[in-house]
Amino acid sequence: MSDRSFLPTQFDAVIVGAGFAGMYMLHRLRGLGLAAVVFEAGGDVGGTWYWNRYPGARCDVESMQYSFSFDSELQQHWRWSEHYAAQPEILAYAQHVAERLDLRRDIHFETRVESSHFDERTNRWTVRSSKGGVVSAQFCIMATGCLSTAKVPDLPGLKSFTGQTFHTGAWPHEGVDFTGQRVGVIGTGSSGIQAIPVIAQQAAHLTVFQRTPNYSIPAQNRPMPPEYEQSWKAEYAERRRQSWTMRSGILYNLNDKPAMDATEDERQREFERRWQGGGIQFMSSFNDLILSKAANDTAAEFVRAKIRSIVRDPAVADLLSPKDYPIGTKRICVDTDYYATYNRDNVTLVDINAAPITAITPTGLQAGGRDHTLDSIVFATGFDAITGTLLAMDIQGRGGQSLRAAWADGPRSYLGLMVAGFPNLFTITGPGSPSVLSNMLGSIEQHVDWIADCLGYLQARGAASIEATDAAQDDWGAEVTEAGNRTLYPQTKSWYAGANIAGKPRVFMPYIGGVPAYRQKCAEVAADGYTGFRIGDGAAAQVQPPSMVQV
Ligand code: N01
Repeated sequence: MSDRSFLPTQFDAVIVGAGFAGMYMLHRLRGLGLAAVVFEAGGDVGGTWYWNRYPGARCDVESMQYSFSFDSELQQHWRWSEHYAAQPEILAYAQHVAERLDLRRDIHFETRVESSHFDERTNRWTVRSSKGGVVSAQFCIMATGCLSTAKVPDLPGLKSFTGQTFHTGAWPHEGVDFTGQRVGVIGTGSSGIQAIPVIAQQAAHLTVFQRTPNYSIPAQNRPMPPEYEQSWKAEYAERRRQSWTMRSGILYNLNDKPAMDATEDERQREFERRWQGGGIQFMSSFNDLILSKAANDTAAEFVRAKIRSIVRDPAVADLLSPKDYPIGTKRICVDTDYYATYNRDNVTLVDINAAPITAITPTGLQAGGRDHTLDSIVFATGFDAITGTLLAMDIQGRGGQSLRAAWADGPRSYLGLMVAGFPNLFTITGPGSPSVLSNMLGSIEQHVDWIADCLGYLQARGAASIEATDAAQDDWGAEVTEAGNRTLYPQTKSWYAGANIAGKPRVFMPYIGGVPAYRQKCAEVAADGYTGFRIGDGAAAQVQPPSMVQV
C-alpha cells in the first residue's frame, strides 16, 4: 500500500471539498479516466452535513428528493426514516455513498486549500494546502459549498467570556449537554429556528437574542410513510425528470394561480392547506408570492396570524412577527415547534434590534444596558455565503489577477460555472447559478454532469484550456440581475445579497430565473460547442515535479 501522506504532484484535476459536490465530481472524473485528488478541510465526507451538527439540524427538502439520482440502485436501496431527514441520517448517507463508490482513497481530509494559482505557460493550476503540500493539475474544481464559512460576529469582549461558545455551523462532534445551563442563542435564521426548540427542552433557561424575526412554516415532519416511499421508488426516474421542470428543482404541487385572483376565503383555505402540509411548499400556495407585493402581503399576514394564535403572550407574538420585508425574500425557515417554544417558562425572547448587544462579558452579555448571565452562548449567526469560502483562498488566474480583485464589486461568472480570466477553474453551484434557491443536490448533480461532460469534450479534442469570455460573463451577469429584479428579493437585506457581511458588495448572487431555464441554457451552451467559452487547443504541458511532496 502506498503511503497516503505522499502524493505525486501531477493530476488532471484537483477538487476542493468532499461534500456531495466533491464526492460526485470525483466519481465522474474517475469515470473519464482522469487522475483526480480531493482536498477536504473536514475529517470526513459530508460538507455542510459534516459541520452543521447542532441540535435539531435537519434538511428542509424532503428526503426522497434530497438525495443523488445518478445511481438508481442507491436510490432504490437507501431508506430514509423520516419525511425530512435529520443531520445524522444525511451524514450517514454521505458516508454510505463514499463507501459504495470507494471515494475516500482519493480524498485527503483535514487538508485545507490555501491557494490556487494559474500558470499561463502550462495551463495548469498550482494548488497549495494547509499541510504545506503543492500539487499541479490542469483543472481545479471548487466544490466548496455555498454555506461553509461560518460567521461569528466581532463583538467586544468575546474572548473574555468564561463560559462556552458555539457556532451552529461548526458544532462539536461529541455534542453538547446544556442540562442545567443558562444558554443564550444569538440569531433566528434557519439554524437558530431549528436549534432553539431542542435546546429549550434541555437548558435550565434559554434566552433568544433576536435581531430580525423570521417567517417559519412548520415542517410537519413525520416518520417516512412506507406507501409514500414506495410511490417514489416506483417512479423515481420520471419524478426526478419532473422535478427539473420546477422552478426550485423540487417536485411539489405548485398552484398556478395568482393570489389576487382568488377570493379571501380561497386564499385562507389554500394557505391553511399548505401550512398543514408543512415546509417550503407554502411559498407555492400561489404563483406570484415572490413577484407581487400585494400577493406576498396576504401570505405574510397569514403567517403573522398563525404566530399570534400560537404564542400566548401578545407582546412576544408581536416581536416574533416579521413586518418589514416580504415573506420568502429571506430564506423561508422550516421548524418543529418553533413559535410554541416561546410559551415555555424557561424561554425568554430579547429584541436586540431595540436593545443591541454591546458587549460579551465574562459572565454573559450586555444588551440595551442590561446584563444577561449565561453559561453558554450559541451563535446561530450564519455564513459568509456563496462567495466567502472561495474568497478565503488565494485564487489567482490569468496574469496573476486575484479572484478577490475580480469580484471586488461582487461576484461575476458565466452560468455560475466559470469566471473570465480564470481558465480551467470551475465552481460547482457558484454565484450566478440557481444553487441555494434550488434543491442543492439536484443542482450539484447538474453542475457536476455539465463539468464532467465538458472535460470529456476537451479530452476528446485534446484541448489545453477552457475559459469564459468577458462578453458571455457580462451577458449572464445582466440576466442574473434582471431575473432578481423581477422579484421581491432585492427589497430585502439578506445573505443572498451579501447584506449580512460588513463591506460585502450588495449583489443578489443566485440565479432566480428557475432551474428549467437554467438547465436549458447550460445544455444549449454545451450542445453548441460551448458557446461563450474560449477553448485553447494544444495539450496542457506536463511539468515534472521536483519530487513527491507531502500534502
Ligand atoms: O443563518 P442566517 P443560518 N448580532 O444568516 C442573526 C441554510 N440552512 O445559519 O437577520 C445579532 O439565515 C441574523 O439577524 P439578521 C438556509 O439556506 C438550511 O440560520 O441579520 N444577530 C439572523 O437572524 C439558511 O438560510 C437549513 O438581522 C445576528 C441569524 O443571525 C442558511 O443556511 C437549516 C448577528 C443568521 O441567520 C443560513 O441559515 C439551517 C449579529 N451580529 C441552515 N449576525 C435547513 O435545511 C447575524 N445575526 C432547514
